[in-house]
Amino acid sequence: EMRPNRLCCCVSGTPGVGKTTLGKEVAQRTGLKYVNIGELAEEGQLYDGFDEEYNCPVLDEDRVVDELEEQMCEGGVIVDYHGCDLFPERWFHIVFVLRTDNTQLYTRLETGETVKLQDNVQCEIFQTILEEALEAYQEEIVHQLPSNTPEDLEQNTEQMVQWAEQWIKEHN
Ligand code: DAT
Repeated sequence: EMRPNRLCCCVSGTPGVGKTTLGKEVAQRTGLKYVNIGELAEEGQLYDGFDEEYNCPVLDEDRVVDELEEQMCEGGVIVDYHGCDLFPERWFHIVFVLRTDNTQLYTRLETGETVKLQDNVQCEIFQTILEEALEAYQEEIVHQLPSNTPEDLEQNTEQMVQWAEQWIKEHN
C-alpha cells in the first residue's frame, strides 16, 4: 500500500501517559513537525456534537482526517492523539503506544474530573489503546514504550530520535 516517503509517526496512549511531552521533544530534536490532534480539532472546530457525560466536544473524525491528509502525504510528521485507529493505516510508518502504571497515571490525572479519571485509568488497565493499535496496524510497526519515570521519558526520546534518524537515512 502507499505510504508517504517522509517519516510519519503516531504517538498514542491513554491521556496523561506523556504523549505531548515526548512528541514535542522528539519533534524539536529531529525537525519533524509535531501535530496535536486535540489542538487541531479545537482550532478548526472539527467537532460533531457534545458529550454530556464527559463534558467535552466529540471529535469529527472524518474532518480531522480530511484536514490532515495533505500534510500526511507530504510526511515528516509526529501525530499526538490518545487513539490511533481513526487514522488511515497507510499514514504511519510507526505507531508508538505509551504505557503508564495505574497508580502513576492516577496521580498524574488526579486534578482532572472524576468520570474521566476513572475512565482513563480503566482504559490503561484494559490496554484499550494498545489493542486498538494492534488491530488497526501491522504488529511490526506498533511499539509499546513504558512512560513511568523521567528516565523513561529520556530513554524514549533517545530511542525515537535514533529510530527516526536511522529511518530518514535509509530513505534518502
Ligand atoms: P498526554 O499528552 O499523554 O496527555 P502529557 O505529556 O501532557 O501527557 O504528560 C502528563 C503529565 O505527566 C505531565 O505533567 C508531564 C508528566 N510526564 C510525562 N511523561 C512522564 C514520564 N515518563 N514520567 C513522569 N512524568 C511524566
